[in-house]
Amino acid sequence: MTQTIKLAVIPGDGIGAEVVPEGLKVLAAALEGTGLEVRTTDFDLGAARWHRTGQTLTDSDLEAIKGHDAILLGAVGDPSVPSGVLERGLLLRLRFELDHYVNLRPSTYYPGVPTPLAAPGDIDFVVVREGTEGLYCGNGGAVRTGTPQEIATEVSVNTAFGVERVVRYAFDKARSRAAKHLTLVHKHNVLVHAGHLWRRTVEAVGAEYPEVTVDYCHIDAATIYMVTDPGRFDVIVTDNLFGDILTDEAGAVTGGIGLSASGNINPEGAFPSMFEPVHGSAPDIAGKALADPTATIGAVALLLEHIGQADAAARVSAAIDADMAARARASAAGSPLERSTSEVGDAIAAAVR
Ligand code: GGG
Repeated sequence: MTQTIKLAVIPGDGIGAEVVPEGLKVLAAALEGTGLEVRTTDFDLGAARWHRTGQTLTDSDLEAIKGHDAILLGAVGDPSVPSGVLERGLLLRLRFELDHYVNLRPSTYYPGVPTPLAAPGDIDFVVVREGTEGLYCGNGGAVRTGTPQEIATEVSVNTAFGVERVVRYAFDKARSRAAKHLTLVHKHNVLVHAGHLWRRTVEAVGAEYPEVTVDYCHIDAATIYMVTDPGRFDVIVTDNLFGDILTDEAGAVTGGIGLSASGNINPEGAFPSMFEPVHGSAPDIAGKALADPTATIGAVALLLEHIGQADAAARVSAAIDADMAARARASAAGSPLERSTSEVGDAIAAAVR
């Protein structure tokens, strides 16, 4: 009997509309012959909708999205919309309302891919970024706006409950990997209140995971190691802001943010989890078929893994590996592959079948 996966699709803004169809193409290829089929529902959310209606994400959109097994998101943000309207009203609202407290961001270096690193070595780590708290939760405000006396605050929220659950997820992830190593990234020498809560939580939860080794990096040191010695990392656990910045840097050092995938996960399955490329809407290249869909296709691999289709996920990951190797061979031969967004999707979909 055919089993149906109900997938909410939010292409969003800019290159989101170009990369999401490639993700869906590869998803369909990966499910061929598995007895699973995908039923998609498109959600017209983003800048165009906001201009038409003034709405970002309504309660009824949210209820409809909750009726799905998972979400595939492209990108959010457009220069024609005031900064923050879409990012907070759509992307962050989805993460908060659907309790995506784990933002999982793997980083792998594919040999031969151009990188700013002198000696990239073996890079294969995963960042577990807290997704519902920290500086991103909107706790703040402004008074005397526009005057020389303006006061603006953004208060970082770190709850014992929120920190413990994401730290526990990170330890579980570390335990499942070969290196079994966890690095806490924070800034507890300065951010003493939140930092000590994170540190104490890692110590306490870590006592239940004797097989996992643990170390600590201040965020500033972590950004340096990301350039000088990224191979030292296995699993990183960190807060919302530090994780956002560190994973963009990780994308840059491993060959570009066009390769970096992300899963916004509600591990308990109370709400659908959401899979997206780490990159944003890239308005400068939108509509030119220049966007690399690999990050979105990597997000599809994370989605498949999340819904229990480990075999299909592994085939998508292997097809990405093969495509990256083909790129490296072509570059080494002096004729780098020049392909449109859909040509990259076609090549990876063909390799998946
Ligand atoms: N594909 C996701 C996207 O559009 N990201 C843009 C963005 O504003 N990201 C901030 C974040 O991930 O917290």
